Amino acid sequence: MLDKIKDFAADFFVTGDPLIYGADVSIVLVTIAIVFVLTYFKKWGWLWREWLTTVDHKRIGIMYLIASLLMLFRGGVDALLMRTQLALPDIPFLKAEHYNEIFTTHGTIMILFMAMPMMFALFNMVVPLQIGARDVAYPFLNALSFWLFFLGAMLLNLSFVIGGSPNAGWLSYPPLSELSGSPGVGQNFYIWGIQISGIGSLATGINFLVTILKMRAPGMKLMKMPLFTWSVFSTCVTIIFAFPILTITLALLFIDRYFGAHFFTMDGGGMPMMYINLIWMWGHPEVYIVILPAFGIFSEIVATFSKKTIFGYKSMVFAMMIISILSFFTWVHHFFTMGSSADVNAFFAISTMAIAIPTGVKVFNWLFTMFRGRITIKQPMLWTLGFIPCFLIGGATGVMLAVAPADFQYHNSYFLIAHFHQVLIGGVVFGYLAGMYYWWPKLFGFKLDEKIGTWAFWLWNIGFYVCFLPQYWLGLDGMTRRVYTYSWDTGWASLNFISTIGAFLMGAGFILQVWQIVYSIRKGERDTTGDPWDGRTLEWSIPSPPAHYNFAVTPDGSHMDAWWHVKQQLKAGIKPPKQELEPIHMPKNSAVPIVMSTFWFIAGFGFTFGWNWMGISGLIGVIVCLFVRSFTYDVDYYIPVDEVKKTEAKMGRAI
Ligand code: HEM
Ligand SMILES: [Cu+2]
Repeated sequence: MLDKIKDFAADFFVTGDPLIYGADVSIVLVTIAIVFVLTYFKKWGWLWREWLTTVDHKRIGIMYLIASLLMLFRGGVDALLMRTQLALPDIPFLKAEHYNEIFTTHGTIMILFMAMPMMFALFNMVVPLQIGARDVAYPFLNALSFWLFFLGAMLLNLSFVIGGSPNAGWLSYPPLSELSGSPGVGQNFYIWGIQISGIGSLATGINFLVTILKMRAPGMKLMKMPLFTWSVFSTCVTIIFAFPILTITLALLFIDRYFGAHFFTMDGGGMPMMYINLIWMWGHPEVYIVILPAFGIFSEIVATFSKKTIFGYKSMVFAMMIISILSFFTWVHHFFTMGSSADVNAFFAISTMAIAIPTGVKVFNWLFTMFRGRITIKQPMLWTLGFIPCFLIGGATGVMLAVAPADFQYHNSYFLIAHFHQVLIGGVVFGYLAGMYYWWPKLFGFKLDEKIGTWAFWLWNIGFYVCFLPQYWLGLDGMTRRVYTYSWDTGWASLNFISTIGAFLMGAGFILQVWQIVYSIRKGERDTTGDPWDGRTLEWSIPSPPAHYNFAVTPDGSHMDAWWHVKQQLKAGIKPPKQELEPIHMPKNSAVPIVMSTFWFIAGFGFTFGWNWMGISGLIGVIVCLFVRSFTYDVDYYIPVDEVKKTEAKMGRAI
């Protein structure tokens, strides 16, 4: 009996590596510390009522932000481990198998559990405020999306200490990801973690599309919407068409693994290439899903900090919509080398290059907006200015990769690694950080410290080039991706060493940002006006942080840059008409999203280990939650006028 338990434990817990024991200990310590603090300060009730069961889009946004910063830390540690291993030839730091696991979790976490939630954080923090709404269209579904994402992410992260991590790459190509190639449970963690959070992402896409279509302030025609809202719109359209493909693909892979089917195996009539096509039919739109909101963020920031309306508003809107459509017609560029005909490759080469046109239009519009503007350089603008050259180089190397015959040289080399990090870090990460700095005062009521932030920016920016520029040369020199070590006679040592220094500079930048947040919570400049950057759009018309109902009276959205328009009118002595307060209709908190997502987690964990009893119990729990919610009628309430008056007066806004 004891031996049996021992055997089980040896399989169940990941053992044998000091790094992992270290992680075990720190996970246990952090958990104990959190439980202790919450109990000591009697904060459990508060946590449950105010956060875990909230349906308020602003709080959900903050929870997404915290989760994504944690995941940036985890993904970043993975990156530094890999760069340490590659700093010099023949370093015995990570074993081959461990290296495979780390690049797999790094890629998966960075895209799905860092970039996606940071994007959703900004959707939630900004969109309702920007369109003059009191919440999203489906607040309950919004909370459910968050918890599905969060517990899906936790499921994947658990594989680090329980059962073992996936190691077949961030897109898990078969046959490696099939049972024959990956017999362990790591691959199941990958499938279920992504599947559960993916359902949440799809729901968020639907939710924000409906929000933008149905909840805009009176007068705000589609072509009067702020550009960030437009970018969210184009992203949501892309999510709605792309994510179902991911869901089906992973489900088929799971059926192969669990029930011995042959969708993607060579024997039994299956076809691995089928998987590779499907996963990139989602995967390529996915990279545009994460970059489009960054375009929207830059557009808002450039206009605000140049004190001008954005140049070429209509062309910006069209560019984003064209990009979201074109993004569905380029997926084959990820496997030009895998034997399609020349015609097929030519089609996908041209469609890929075509995307450079709308993207170029956007860059020119940003430049023209800045031209002769009264530019001030604060943190959001700093990251925007860092982004433009970085993204241009990333775009140019992307077009190089799109030349199908030349790609036979670049494919799967460090040239590719450098290219996609250039657009993912220089575009997505810089963009979301710019957005975080820009909207932080709105959500928290204070600015993040400018001085520490400037240091962090330069560490990131310089670190980026030091890390990734050498990799273009390494790639041309023949270094392929996903190698865990190399020998001295390759001649790659010095460039790799430089690259690793750059990675650590970025790590230092991240640590400074954590310090910046901690420092600013106490000492950051307070925002008493609600409009710290002299903004243009509606979110800057209300106090920071906003009341939970956002707007005491529904704002007028009929002018482009609606809040700027009001400010101009006020300057000219024209006051907006006084509006009567009315009771405000709000949604009630609910425990169902977190409970239902926990059942999903239980189901995912059960199926990961092949414990049907647990998997099926989890699914039954999910169904019970659906019923409970369906028969709950007490889901909303009205805030009386008196209470709105009191809250507004407290915030210094007498009505
Ligand atoms: C903070 C700086 C970062 C560094 C130093 C870094 C470093 C690395 C390294 C060393 C690899 C493995 C290369 C190989 O052996 O093939 C890698 C792969 C990857 N990285 Fe990063 N990375 C960083 C940030 C990011 C970000 C922000 C994203 C996405 C938003 C990202 C997405 C990926 C993906 C998708 C892969 C491919 C994984 C695979 O081959 O399956 N990385 N990165
Ligand atoms: Cu692509």
